[in-house]
Amino acid sequence: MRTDSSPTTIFRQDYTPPAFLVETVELGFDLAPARTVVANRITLRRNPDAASHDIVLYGEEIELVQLRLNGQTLEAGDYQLNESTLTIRSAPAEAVLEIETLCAPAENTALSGLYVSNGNFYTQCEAEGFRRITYFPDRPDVMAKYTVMLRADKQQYPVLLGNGNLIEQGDLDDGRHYAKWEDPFKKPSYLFALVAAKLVCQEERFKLADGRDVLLQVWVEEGNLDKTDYAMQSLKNSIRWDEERWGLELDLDRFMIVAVGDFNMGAMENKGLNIFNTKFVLANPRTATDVDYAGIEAVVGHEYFHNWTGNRVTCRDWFQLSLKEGLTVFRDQEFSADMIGTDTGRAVTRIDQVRTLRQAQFPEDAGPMSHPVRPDSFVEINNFYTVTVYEKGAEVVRMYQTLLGRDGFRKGMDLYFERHDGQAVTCDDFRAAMADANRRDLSQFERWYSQAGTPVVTARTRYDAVKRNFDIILSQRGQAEQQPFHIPVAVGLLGADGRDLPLHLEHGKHAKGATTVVLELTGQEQIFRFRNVDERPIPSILRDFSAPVILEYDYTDDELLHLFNHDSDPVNRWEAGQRLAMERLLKLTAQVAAHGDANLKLDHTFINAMRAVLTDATLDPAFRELALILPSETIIAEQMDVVDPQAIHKARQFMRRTIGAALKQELLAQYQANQTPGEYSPDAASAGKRALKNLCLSYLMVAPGADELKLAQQQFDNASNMTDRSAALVAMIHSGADAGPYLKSFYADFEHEALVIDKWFAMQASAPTSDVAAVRKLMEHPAFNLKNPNRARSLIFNFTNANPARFHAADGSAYAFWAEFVIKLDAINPQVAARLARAMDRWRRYAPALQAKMKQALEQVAAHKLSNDVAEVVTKALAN
Ligand code: B3K
Ligand code: ZN
Repeated sequence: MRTDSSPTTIFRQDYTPPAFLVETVELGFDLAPARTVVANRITLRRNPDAASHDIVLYGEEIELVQLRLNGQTLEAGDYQLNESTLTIRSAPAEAVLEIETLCAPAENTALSGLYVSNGNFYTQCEAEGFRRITYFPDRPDVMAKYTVMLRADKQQYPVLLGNGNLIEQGDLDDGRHYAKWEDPFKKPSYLFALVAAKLVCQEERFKLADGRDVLLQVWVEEGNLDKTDYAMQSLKNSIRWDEERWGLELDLDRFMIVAVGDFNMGAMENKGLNIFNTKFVLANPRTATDVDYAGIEAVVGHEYFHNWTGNRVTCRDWFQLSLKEGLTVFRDQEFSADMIGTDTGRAVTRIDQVRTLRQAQFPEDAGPMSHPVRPDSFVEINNFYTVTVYEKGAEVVRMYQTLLGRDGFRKGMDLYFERHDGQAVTCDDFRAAMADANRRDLSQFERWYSQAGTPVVTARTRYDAVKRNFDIILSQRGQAEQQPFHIPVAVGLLGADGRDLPLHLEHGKHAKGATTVVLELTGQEQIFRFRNVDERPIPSILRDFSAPVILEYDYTDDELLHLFNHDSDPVNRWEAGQRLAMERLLKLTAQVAAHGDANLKLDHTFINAMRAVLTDATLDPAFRELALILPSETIIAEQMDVVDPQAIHKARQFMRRTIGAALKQELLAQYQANQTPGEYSPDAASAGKRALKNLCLSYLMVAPGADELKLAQQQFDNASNMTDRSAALVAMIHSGADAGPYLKSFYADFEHEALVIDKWFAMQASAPTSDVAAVRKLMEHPAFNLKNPNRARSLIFNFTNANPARFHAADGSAYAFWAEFVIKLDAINPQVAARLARAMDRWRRYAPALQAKMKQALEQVAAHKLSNDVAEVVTKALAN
């Protein structure tokens, strides 16, 4: 794990095919926490496409006990062994290797490879964890068939799970038992998984479209069976949806989800044996919020959809990661939208996606870790499971659909599977399938994969009343030296009455009567002319956020208000509100920075616009909630050359306070109107009501009087579900009111629900009232545990990433805290530490005094002996 020499950079251009291909893998595990014996028998064949005759196996943190080649034991001189590879030079064209190794799962706090969580065994092999289990050509373009024999103590580990199908099980001597699993499909090693544990399951038989009967299981620790229904329901919905929307069927007789409390990320798509963070499995109304339920649906879907986009067709090398991740995120986004089933519901999910991009992806793309969707190099691949690869990657996939239409996109998908099922391929292969299936030239589209950064699209317009022409002039700029992107820009035109005008695009095809057209911007600058335009329209540009770009257009306030009131495209309607708010937030922030927060003003026009949306009962509550949320402090910061976190916070709080006071009656009325009495249901309509209601409460609680406090307290006391209970508590904590007794009773009620205690830490860490001293104090709480990633994230990450005004305290004390915990975490779990390290990404954008302190903290970390993971992040942050 530790690196002495400076870390090596791996380049996409250096890809060479593997010298040997693996046909079969037979693994035997004798599982014990301190000392697990792994016997591995691999049959290899020389790859005719490769020049080298050397077998290169990777291994990490494992002890080699025995090595045999074609039946002969190899002596030390017959192979080269170093810290990370085992090489057999000039190996015979056909080779059977038998490798015996030892590992110590109980000591594996990195949670990569085979590890122990709460006394049970689990694995995590993506990206390069399999090499921590056995020596292997651990790269995704080596696909093989696996048979696995698991042996363990029967009482302690009654459940033994592997990929594929269970073909044999029975008892052994000494209280041990065994299970043999066979995966009928070839797979890369990163999809290997095993579980040996004391678990219980909810199971069901399910009929596939072709009539086959399959077994579905959700495995959890005892005591959690009351929280598996939603994951099971989501799994069934996912299977059905993949059949209906894409014609893709489950290819196994059995599909398992296993929940584990110690996990580095959300979940993992191991073939037939998905392993999940408990956060994305366990839910009941008492413990989980609406957001948690939506997360479960999305992640269960995501991992299930990987079975085709990732597993059946996988990545040739890790630079192609977005091939599976961007595509699978796109698929889970579409799944979630289809599950809601209404147009506004779909738009609400789209707005959420845009918010994520602006909150996390745009900053990443503008910072030191900026990389193309298909990166060109990396030091540690685990650092590239990023919002760029995932979410921007999904935007790139979405753009194909926008350019080719739904049917065209489906044709492309069909061709992709027809050509590449069972293969390890590249992003170019995907693009070729899209192009060929639609006879389109998508060569320029390649730049979305190769050029980093967020392109800026600038629009200008001109109207010729005599000729009745309306021109939209679009230009684009990327980073220096970049070539123009192929950008779909969806556009509509609004008349003075707020209705969409019929469109007649000169030189372009679109359906008759269309009110939205997709303009294809491929050059540096292009003019798009609309004919027969009777009045000067207000353009609605980048509808449905048709491309991951920053759009610049000089809207007047009146135009924005018009769009905010009328745009038929809900995403742009929301966007107009965000622009109105952002203009004001930036002005207020500048004022606060110059003169403090006395004498600030917010205009009635804006307040009235907010009022209109809040009270418009024809609008979906979920949409109204989004329209009323002001841009986050992080998003505001991204608009500023020099970020002043305190000023941003004060300006935004002023705006929230002012809205809360001005709209008090309306907020109260909506609070009452959007109650969801009766049995809790996580469906989108109910969740939308709760979201709006709780947003009203949060506005009322910015500067609460006795009545508002009572409202929050009553909601807390009477809540029938976690959404309402936690929203009330958050409102109390964030208002600065004494929430002590409520925090106490919440803790007492949920002491044994780890996921709820995570919330308890998170809501305190992100409260503007919590400074670094408060966070340090929480760390002393007996329930805090740095080794558990969920817990570490709940407290530390929520402070560093979701509490900017406190994290950027002028004395730099929170930066020192950050450095301390990056270093501490790195010794435990480099992947989690590297995520925390990213909190300093944007350090160069702060005022010089803060910058100096951030740099000092970064240098302090850099001076340590670090994992590759953290070293890469801090080195890039400090580089010019
Ligand atoms: N493929 C996994 C992520 C693995 C992360 C490794 N550091 C989960 C997912 O995207 O579905
Ligand atoms: Zn994924």
